[in-house]
Amino acid sequence: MPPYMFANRAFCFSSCNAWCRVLRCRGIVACAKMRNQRRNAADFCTTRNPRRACSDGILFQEQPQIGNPYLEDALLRGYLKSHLPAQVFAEVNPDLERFGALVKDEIDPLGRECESQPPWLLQFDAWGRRVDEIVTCAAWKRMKEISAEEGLVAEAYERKHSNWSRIHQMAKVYLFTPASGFFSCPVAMTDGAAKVIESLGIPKYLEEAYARLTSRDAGRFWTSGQWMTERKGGSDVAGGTETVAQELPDGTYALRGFKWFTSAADSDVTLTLARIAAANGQVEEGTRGLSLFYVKLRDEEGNLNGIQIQRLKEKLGTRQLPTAELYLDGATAQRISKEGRGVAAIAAMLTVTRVHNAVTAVAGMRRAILLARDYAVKREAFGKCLAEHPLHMRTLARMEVEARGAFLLTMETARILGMQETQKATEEDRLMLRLLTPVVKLYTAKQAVAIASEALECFGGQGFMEDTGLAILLRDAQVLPIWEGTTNVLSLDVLRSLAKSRGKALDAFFAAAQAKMEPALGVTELEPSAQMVHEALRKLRNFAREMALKGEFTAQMAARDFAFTLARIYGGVLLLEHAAHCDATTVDAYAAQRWCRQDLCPIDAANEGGSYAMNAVSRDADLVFDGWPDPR
Ligand code: MFK
Repeated sequence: MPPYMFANRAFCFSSCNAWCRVLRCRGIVACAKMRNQRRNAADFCTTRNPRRACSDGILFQEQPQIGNPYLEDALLRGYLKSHLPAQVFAEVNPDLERFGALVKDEIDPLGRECESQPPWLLQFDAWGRRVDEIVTCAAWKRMKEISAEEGLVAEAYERKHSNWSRIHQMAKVYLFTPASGFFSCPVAMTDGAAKVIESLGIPKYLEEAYARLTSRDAGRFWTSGQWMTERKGGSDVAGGTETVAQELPDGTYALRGFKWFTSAADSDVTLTLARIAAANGQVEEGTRGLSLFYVKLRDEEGNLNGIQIQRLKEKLGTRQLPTAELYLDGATAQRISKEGRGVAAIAAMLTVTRVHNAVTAVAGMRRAILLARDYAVKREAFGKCLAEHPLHMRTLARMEVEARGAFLLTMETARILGMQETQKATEEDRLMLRLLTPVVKLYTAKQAVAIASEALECFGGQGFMEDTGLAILLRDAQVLPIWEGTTNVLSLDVLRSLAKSRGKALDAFFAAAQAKMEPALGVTELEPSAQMVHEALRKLRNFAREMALKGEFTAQMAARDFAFTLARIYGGVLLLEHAAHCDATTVDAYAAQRWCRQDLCPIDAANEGGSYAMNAVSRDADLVFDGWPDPR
């Protein structure tokens, strides 16, 4: 039997008994005596009055619970301890511990209230007057206050801890998001809007908006939307945006058009794209025709600003969040980008909201795992608790490794974002931020769905039940690979970042990977894993050379595998970097080893197998349309 690393010791498991001893000595499973006591108590209930037990539904299963999510998250605390300067950690650590308690005691119950009381649309009042009011519950309104009071946006712009403020803010958002009833969506978009305004140099006419978006005063705090999707679709923004902006004599614009998905439609302000009409009514098509506008949703009296709310969307998940179809019927707007530079201007927002998306993904994974872990010591099957079944522990360990890699990828992207915002980023950092943002968004989103699905299975049938609150983990995760850019759109964005930098983004990737792995090379336990990453980097380099020769078509076919390869390799790099840190535990080393055992360069195997041969696309089409009734 190979020695397994466990906590700070190495154990050799020769039998299941030894395995259970390990769990017991860590206090993981209740001792046999306690278990028997529980069982006897249950037997007592059912034998004394078996009919009552059946008909009244006497408690037969302890439910899974999460305590203070900060204190239960070893990786988050380990990451902050090893990355933040000691002084910053000393300030951030108590704040997060306090906030973790708030999440448990107040935010989590509020989040459940948001789920049970979803928003609804009051379109007409009793007298037939059109009011278009999105009615939200008290808990949703309280989430807005908490977001302000806790500085969930402000923290990142006050920069009390310089570049580390981003990490502090994202750590708070990470604790907040899975309990927040998806109020993290307006928080993300508000953060993105503040970022756009800041990147424009905070012009005078946006000073109030910026101050409110980044306020800690609940009475002043505004949230922002991000309206990009129209009826023709959300990915091809340049091809799908039909909203027209007519310039008015005072220099403002009147917007007319239909916004098909608007998340958090109850926001105070929004950023949106439109095409400026020339005097003859003509507009320029394509990306160059798009400009960015700032819109206040209501006037001082609370009347909607030329906006009709057509209906709220019926969604698979995120039902706590009001997503609406809006008709802009002359909404007054201010142009905030140069004419035709709308997409470039809103790109700053996309970077921030995509990082938030990744934070939400990893936070969802963490919540699912914490619940499944707790359940594993409460649920008994086949005469022992789930944690005593090696296969169940293996499944949980796989989930844990995935979540750890995804977490480090996300935090690294947030770290570089913080560097960029405080003018500390090198050219290599800037290239890495551009490259990693889509990679990390697409990878973590896909993993979040997979982990949520796996976690539900850990609860058996209970995982499929709405009233356990578990099914929502999966429903809500499914939005993550869709909004803010689908997996394929972001895979193509990765290629775009390489093309725009003329390959320098990939050079930066290789350089950063080598540098970060350096400390792991000197550690006996980590060296073999570091060599595996080296080998994957070598294969990736070869593939990149080949792809450059084969051209655009091959690159597009391979784009998704390429993005996943970058994520796998860089996840390995970051896990090794973390495990090589002086504060790291043997659990950190084991997580890195486990991650590196998977195929770190899936693009190489796919290439060797002929996946990107010239005839591959036509063969794919034959496969997909096999049996399709061709109308010709
Ligand atoms: C809890 C967390 C929740 C998060 C909030 C959820 C809110 C949900 C609301 C939504 O889902 S809103 C809809 C989201 N929609 C998308 O994400 C759109 C997906 N499509 C894309 O991402 C396209 O790639 C994109 C529209 C950005 C680009 O399309 P184009 O028209 O082909 O633009 P092009 O020519 O590539 O780029 C134009 C300029 O922008 C270029 O600058 P230059 O003109 O200076 O060269 C690009 O470099 C720049 N640019 C584009 N993408 C960029 C970027 N710059 C930086 N980063 C990027 N990602």
